[in-house]
Amino acid sequence: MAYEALDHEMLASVDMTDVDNLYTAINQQGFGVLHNVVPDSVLTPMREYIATELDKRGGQYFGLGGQEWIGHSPLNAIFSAHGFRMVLDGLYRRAMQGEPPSERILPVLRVLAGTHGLRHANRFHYDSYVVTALVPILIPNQPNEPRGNLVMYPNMRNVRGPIVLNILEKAMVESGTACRLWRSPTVQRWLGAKPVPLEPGNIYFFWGMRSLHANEACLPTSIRSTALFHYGDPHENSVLKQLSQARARASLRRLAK
Ligand SMILES: O=C(O)CCC(=O)C(=O)O
Ligand SMILES: [Fe+2]
Repeated sequence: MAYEALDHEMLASVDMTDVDNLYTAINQQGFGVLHNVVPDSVLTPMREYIATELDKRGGQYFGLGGQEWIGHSPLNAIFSAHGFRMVLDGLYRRAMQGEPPSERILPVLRVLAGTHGLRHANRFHYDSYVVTALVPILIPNQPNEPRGNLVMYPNMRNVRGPIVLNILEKAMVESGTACRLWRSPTVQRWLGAKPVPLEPGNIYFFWGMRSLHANEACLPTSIRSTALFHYGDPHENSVLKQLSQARARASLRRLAK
């Protein structure tokens, strides 16, 4: 079944003032939040969708990327909403002072569950896109259990320089050795890493390409699911960029073994 808009359009009341406020918040504190914009009428069927998909995969971690899954999922109501696209586009234009190379949004679903889910925690990285929107769907919430916060080093780098430097820096910062540093609580304290507790219903926006980020671990017996929407790759057509992405895919394949 393909999911189209529900009875009413999502994020219909979002306007340019919200975009301006998000822009300021992201620059000042690393992230901006739209509160209570994903209703239960989307979250509940989305959780059922995840339960069905998890069943097919023996209850272990899975990730879905690309345009195919979203059209068949209840989250399509957000993905296709004009208000949502307006925010992503408005943020890109403000940050880059120019047009995005295309209006494509890359939707990714992450479901952390079981022991495989643990492998995907604390993998600090930059995204390949300027704007990242994060929609929490299932966040562990039992008393005393880790909730798998998003952790970020806000706005660590600039992205408007030469692409070669950009990619070299990304490779160094995401190396195994560097990653051990980023996940150390002492380094996190020194460098001002920020935990972002996630609440389903809200949408979180940040500069994915500028802010080194990862999720904290949660229990292998819990399910943590987020959808990520990536927008605006200023280096979309570069060969160097394609090599860098091939490296990232190879690393994910190694994790799956
Ligand atoms: O699930 C999260 O909290 C972050 C995931 C992420 O950063 C990504 O998939 O690019
Ligand atoms: Fe990311």
